[in-house]
Amino acid sequence: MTTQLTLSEVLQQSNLDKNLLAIAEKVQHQQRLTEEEGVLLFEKGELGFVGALANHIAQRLHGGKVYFNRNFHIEPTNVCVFTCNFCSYSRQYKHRDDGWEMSQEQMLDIVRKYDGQPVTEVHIVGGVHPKMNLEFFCELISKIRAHRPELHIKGFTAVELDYMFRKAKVSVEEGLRMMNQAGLQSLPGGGAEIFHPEVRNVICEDKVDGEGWLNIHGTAHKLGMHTNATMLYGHIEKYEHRVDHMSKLRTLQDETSGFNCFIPLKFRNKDNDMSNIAEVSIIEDLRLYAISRIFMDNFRNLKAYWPMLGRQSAQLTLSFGVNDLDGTIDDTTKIYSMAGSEEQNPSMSTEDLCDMIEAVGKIPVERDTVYNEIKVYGTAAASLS
Ligand code: V47
Ligand code: SF4
Repeated sequence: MTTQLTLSEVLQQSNLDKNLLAIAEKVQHQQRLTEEEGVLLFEKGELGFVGALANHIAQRLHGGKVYFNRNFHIEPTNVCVFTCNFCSYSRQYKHRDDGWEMSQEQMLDIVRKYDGQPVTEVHIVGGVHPKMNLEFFCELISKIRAHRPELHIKGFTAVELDYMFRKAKVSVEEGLRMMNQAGLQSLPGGGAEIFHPEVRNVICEDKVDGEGWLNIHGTAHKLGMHTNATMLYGHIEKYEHRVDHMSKLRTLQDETSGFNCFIPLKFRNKDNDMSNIAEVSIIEDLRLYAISRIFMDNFRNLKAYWPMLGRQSAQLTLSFGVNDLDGTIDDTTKIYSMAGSEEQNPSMSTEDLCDMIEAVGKIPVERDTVYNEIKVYGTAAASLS
């Protein structure tokens, strides 16, 4: 278990920079940080300092509970019309023979494989295939819904949706209504990357821009759908770009309260057009999670997605503000194994996840997609139930 300073110990440090002290006092009084203070934390906040603040906030909000869910993914295709430079996973349409394209029946077979198993969520995400259109996915969703009505369907990044809606010539609102009526309940957080055009125009210039991404999520929230938000970090972005990204999400969350969680995604550099960029260290990962927790004061949940980060690093984040590890996954996603993650066949049993959480002194709690608690596990279960 990591030994950490408490917030009061931090506040008593006589040699603390006065601007950092002011931030610690804001955390103590539950006050919001400015963008300048966010950048200052990245520039000057040492791991011990930001960790103490982040852990204090997570403890206040969740009292040591760490959430996970039981889920599986469907990745309909890795054929993609876009050319994001960081992507190790996609294949261009002209090279589609090197990739995969699933039929509705093949995807329904994946859903049927889980019949009788206690999974609560299917996460559908993939490349942007020019022939898999709005009608195709509405049909798929309604078939999944008909087969297993209680399974929560979370699917399609704003990038996939933006393309589908434009191709079908429907507005964002119409398109989302159609998918929602077919049975889509929430949106994952992918495609956000870094909103700022100085970065976005270099790493993924041809897909939906930051404003378009935020508009799709804001519209989904207004229709009563919950969504997640991600940030791809650790490549060419500067601290200012990270803070700008988080600030835009924080502003939308103020308006809608529709985000379930924030998920920082570490750039992995295997087999993509940005492979020349070194991956950031675990210290930088932990600092980023901690600063996200401190800055994003209206996001209750901060997720470390273990298939991307690797389970050991994900476990460490639990002492730096993280309160969610996503799910069991069952080896159903390839996005990160293809980008060089340690997790080449990501799968964890409920027991593995609980052990990992309990080993750092936290309380494992199974949740559903929208963070309703399903079950408290481990030694804490008896005292809490
Ligand atoms: O948008 C692609 C990222 C995202 C790389 O909402 C990469 O619960 C790192 O968003 N290195 C898609 N990241 C996946 C995603 C997601 C994952 C888990 C849970 C949820 C959720 C959402 O994957 C993309 C992009 O940011 N990605 N390539 C790479 N080389
Ligand atoms: Fe396509 Fe998504 Fe890869 Fe970009 S990140 S190339 S949109 S699959």
